[in-house]
Amino acid sequence: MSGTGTAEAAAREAADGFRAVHGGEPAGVWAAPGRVNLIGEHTDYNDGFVMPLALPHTTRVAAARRDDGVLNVHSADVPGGTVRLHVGKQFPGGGTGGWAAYPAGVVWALREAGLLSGDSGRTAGGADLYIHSDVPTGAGLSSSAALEVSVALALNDLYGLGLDPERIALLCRRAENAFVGVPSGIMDQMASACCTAGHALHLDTRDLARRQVPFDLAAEGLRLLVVDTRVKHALGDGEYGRRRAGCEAAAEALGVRALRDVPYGELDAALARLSDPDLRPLVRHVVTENERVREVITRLDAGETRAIGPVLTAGHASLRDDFAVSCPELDLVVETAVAAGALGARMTGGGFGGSAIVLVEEAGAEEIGAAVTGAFAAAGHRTPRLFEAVPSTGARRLDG
Ligand code: GAF
Repeated sequence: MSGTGTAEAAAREAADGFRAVHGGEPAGVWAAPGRVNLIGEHTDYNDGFVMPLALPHTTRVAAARRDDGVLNVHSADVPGGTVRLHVGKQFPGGGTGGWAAYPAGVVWALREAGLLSGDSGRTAGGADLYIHSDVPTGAGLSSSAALEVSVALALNDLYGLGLDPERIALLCRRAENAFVGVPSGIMDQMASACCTAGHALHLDTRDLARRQVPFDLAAEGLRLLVVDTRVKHALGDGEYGRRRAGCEAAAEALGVRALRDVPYGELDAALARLSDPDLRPLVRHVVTENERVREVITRLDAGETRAIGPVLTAGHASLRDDFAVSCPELDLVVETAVAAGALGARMTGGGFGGSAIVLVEEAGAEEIGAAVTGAFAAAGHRTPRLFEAVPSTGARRLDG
């Protein structure tokens, strides 16, 4: 399903677009969702725990295989027409720039893993792709991973690669890290590839062990709102990479493989051992955030969904004060929503703009949304975009 219509309509639209742009019939249509993360932020590149859920918003790819080594990628959402690349010529090296680097990076990662090479008997890995998405871009809702995973899923089927969702996620992260050049963790690709409807995904990012945790808010009279502040968030601008480098430096200084290995009970002692004062708040955030994931899981398993609210809000304070990845607009969402009666709220995703999530009683949802919108108007910010996060299906083929 897309964020705005049925799966059938979305598949039809993508197939029609394919015919208009590339001519001929697509072999199929594949879809992968964006996500919000309930709790566990900036923990994934520290081998820690995360808890994303898939949004109903998806990126759809209508695709057909080409055996001449040409990759034609066309996005219905980006002006500029079709980007034509020669697999093997531009791959690897140089990238392609812009949005086409994501699909190109996926092809590159598959080839680098020996999955799409001429040597293996499969032709170079060309394809015609028509891409259409309703995952908001630059909103911290994982539009990049949705694009990568949808393309990987299409190529997996077109070339009969037999990859499972976990392997697809890992290859997509490789594309993003090594080809596009963004040093992200594994959360977004795993969320897009592995989430299931009605659940949040409890993921251990060290060994990728995971559990689908029932998260049916509607049944409990609750709602999870997403507030897109429309402050553009980007991971490639260096701040994300600096946080990651700081965490790695702290782990090295503490003599652990990753910050995940600092037990919550030993946090104060670990902080005292760090000579660089700039690293202490980073460590404090990561260690307490892993503990918050544990607490949220405990509450959900006990059927105490409302009790996760304050844990979410505490997570926001940690991201704002210790990890320093929030912004005034995200802080305003959280302050206003909580003051208006929300059970809890926090920024979600990488930060520096993007979106917040707000847990509310169904009966109060409208009033709290209006309070946030009003506060944005009063502060002179752009009108935020609000919608509900309904835990949805992960990546799949839409037709057939
Ligand atoms: C971004 C990254 F892509 C993820 O890997 C994760 O680090 C997240 O920011 C912060 O939790 O979405």
